[in-house]
Amino acid sequence: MLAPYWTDQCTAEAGFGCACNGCGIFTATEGTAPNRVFYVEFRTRYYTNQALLDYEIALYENGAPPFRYVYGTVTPATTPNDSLLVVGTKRDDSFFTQYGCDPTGGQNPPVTSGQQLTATAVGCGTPTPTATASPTCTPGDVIVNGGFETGSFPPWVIDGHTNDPIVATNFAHSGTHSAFAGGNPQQNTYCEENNNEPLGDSSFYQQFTVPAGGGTLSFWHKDCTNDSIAFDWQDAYITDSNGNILQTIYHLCDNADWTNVQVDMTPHAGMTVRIKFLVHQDGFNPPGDTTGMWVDDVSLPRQCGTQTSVDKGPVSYNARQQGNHAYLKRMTNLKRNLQLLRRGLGSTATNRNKTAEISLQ
Ligand SMILES: [Ca+2]
Ligand SMILES: [Ca+2]
Repeated sequence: MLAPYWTDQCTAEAGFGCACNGCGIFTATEGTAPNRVFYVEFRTRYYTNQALLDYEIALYENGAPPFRYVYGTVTPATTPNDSLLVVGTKRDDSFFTQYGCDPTGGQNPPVTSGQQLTATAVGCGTPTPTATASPTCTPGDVIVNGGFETGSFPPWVIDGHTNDPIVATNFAHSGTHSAFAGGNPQQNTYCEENNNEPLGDSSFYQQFTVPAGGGTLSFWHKDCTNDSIAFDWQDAYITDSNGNILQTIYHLCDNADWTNVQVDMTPHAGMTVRIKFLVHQDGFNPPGDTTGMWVDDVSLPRQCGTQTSVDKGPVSYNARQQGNHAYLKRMTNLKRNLQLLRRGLGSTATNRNKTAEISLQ
């Protein structure tokens, strides 16, 4: 049995002491044989508690590692539960690995948000329980297409259309592409005075969730102007998901070659925010005293110990709507097994000696 977070939990939207919108058990397969990874993600809630949980099991087809527990959101329970919380694995009462145990049933979880436990296979013949889990870190970047090397913006969103920013190839900090805001690139004006300066904002942003540990957002910008800051400007912001400015990273009207900027995201940890770049021009023609800004290599690396749960998109219960019988069958089995597991948890102090099998079919 794999027990990433074995305690009393629920996924129902209503009833039975549970009101858990958006909860469920989600699955996805990534990669190609023989190196596929099968993920089972649990978005749950404690019974009679409001605190939400989000964690997953990653099963590795090639066995390296055999499996991993990934904890996206672990919130301590607000009240005790008579079902112990155990993290570990178990074959039977003689062969098991207990990583941690919380007798309160969730008020003092042995794992935290952002933590991962990676299993290591050990040889047989040792009946003594052995702790084999160890925290690891999976690198990755929160920002997608931060170097604009796809040649297009998505998932960046253009929200300032005077004029629309473009993906440029005349300058790049790395690779062959960057993003350019301002000027009038639609009429081949980047920072020349061609009597075609627009009046308004040229801007784009990307929305993302800041890891629990915050991290450092880094990007490079290259600036040009023929004007002064009373009329034109190059700006960078952190905004909320409605576009309200939380932090002005800079407000400039400069000529500068590629410059690196690093932003401590700790104040925004766990929040859904946007990184936004904006150039304002005052449309002063002639001569068209334009202003522009290139942006490249926007990056927010995930930190060790702050890996968030990998979201594979809607699978699970959507399978019913999509008529995907294979997924539906798998999810039905998972739901049934969770019910068995939940039932197996019972309500006595001997819970962790009980066995409940999860079989992924
Ligand atoms: Ca680039
Ligand atoms: Ca101007």
